Amino acid sequence: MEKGNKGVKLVGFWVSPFVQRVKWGMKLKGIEYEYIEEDIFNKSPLLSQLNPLTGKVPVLVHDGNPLPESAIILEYLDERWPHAPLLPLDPYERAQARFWARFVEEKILESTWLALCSEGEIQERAVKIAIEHLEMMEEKLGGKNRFFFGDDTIGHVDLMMGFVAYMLPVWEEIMAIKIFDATRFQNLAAWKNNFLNHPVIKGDFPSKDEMFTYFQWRRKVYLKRI
Ligand SMILES: N[C@@H](CCC(=O)N[C@@H](CS)C(=O)NCC(=O)O)C(=O)O
Repeated sequence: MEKGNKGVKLVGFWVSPFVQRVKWGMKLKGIEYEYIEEDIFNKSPLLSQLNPLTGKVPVLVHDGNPLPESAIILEYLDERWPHAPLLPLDPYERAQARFWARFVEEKILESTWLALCSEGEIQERAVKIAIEHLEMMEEKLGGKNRFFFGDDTIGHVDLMMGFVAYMLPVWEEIMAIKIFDATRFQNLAAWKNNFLNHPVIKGDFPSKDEMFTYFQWRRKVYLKRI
């Protein structure tokens, strides 16, 4: 166990992409922690106590201090355990990485999730927005880099984008709509391959079948079909 990391806990939910990226961050840094599974549909008093403002997971608890919000947790891990850095060391590059991390969250995750949970015109618009913004990520990555901002090492932006690699294909199958076109996004397709084959990431996410069942149900609930 790394020095100074005693008392690290993570409150999560098995299929949450937000929780998943924190788990990967901990693993990349070799931080040992206790995982506490939360039922987000029947929240425990512990979660309300740890995150009374939003009641969402993940919540990191370090030496009794709770911290919500996955991107902020990743930044905290980086500051508290600076080895194996997730953000670039150069201040300008760091700021850029934060920009792209937010871009992924606000432009790609939000639009793909909306596409999954809608139909008709709203869905069409969401798909268009997702594709336009993936195009920008494609250009940002370029054709030479294995990962965002780190060439050979997985970092903050890769972890934020991780859901595109393992979860978006399941959403696409449920919607029967292709958003991530590997011939159009060749740089991202190579990135996806590198990401999924990285020893820390490989197979470390819920199974396709479990995700399919869960997200199909979520879509039906949103469309009020059950
Ligand atoms: N911006 C948050 C989003 C977290 C989030 O939406 N978590 C979901 C699980 S995937 C949740 O806890 N939902 C429960 C709720 O909305 O009440 C983050 O990055 O941590």
